Amino acid sequence: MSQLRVFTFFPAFGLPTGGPFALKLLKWLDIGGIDYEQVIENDSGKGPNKKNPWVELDGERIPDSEIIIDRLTHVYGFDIDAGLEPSELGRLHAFRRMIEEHLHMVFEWEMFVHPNGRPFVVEVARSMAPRPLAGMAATMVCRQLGKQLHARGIARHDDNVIARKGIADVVAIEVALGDKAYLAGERPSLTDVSAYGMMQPMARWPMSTPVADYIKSRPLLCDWLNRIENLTSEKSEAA
Ligand SMILES: N[C@@H](CCC(=O)N[C@@H](CS)C(=O)NCC(=O)O)C(=O)O
Repeated sequence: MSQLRVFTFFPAFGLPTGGPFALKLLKWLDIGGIDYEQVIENDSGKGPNKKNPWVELDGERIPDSEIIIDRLTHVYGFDIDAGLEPSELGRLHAFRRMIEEHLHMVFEWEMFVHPNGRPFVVEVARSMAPRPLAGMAATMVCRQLGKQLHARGIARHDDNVIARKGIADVVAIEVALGDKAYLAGERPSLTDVSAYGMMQPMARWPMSTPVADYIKSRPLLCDWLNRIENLTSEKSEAA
């Protein structure tokens, strides 16, 4: 039996981690009934790609939730998307890229740049470090993330444009979901799990930010995210 350690950011908003890619990975592992040890590590610089999450699989360090899931699919023989038609897989892949490459920027902007997000960052820093240090650390993190988002282009827009762009992603997901249980119908796909990782922290965080507020105002979206949250493996249900 392989030994798997999963390095994630701290728990937040009643979730096992506030990191969207780590939350996606943990949920995928739970659905697959794969045993792991969660290790809280808030310094993403310690990871092989200097990004969170990463895993140690029998001592080998592997970065990036997509690469990790791909690898673990082979190691554990659990493929959440097995049997889906290629055209469906293509559609789901496009949604996943939108969530992880675009909606993620808006997530970061709302948490680290939006005036209502920043106090949360300060509060988290205060729970981890003494006051003067915490204030400096929070300012540094927010500044660094702001610079990254500016380099990627999104933070060059007005606040209301960024909000509109993020809400447009969420609306596209909402339309694709319709009245189905999951994006591909009756069974969860990797894209449902990816969306859960990105959107459930927003649905749960106490701060009022535009895209998070939109998600919170949509009961069908919240029901879907909670449905994914409650998914466990058939193995653990039988135990
Ligand atoms: N494609 C990566 C994305 C990982 C990622 O962007 N992680 C963010 C946190 S959500 C991070 O570590 N940010 C810290 C930094 O950039 O310094 C994955 O799927 O794991």
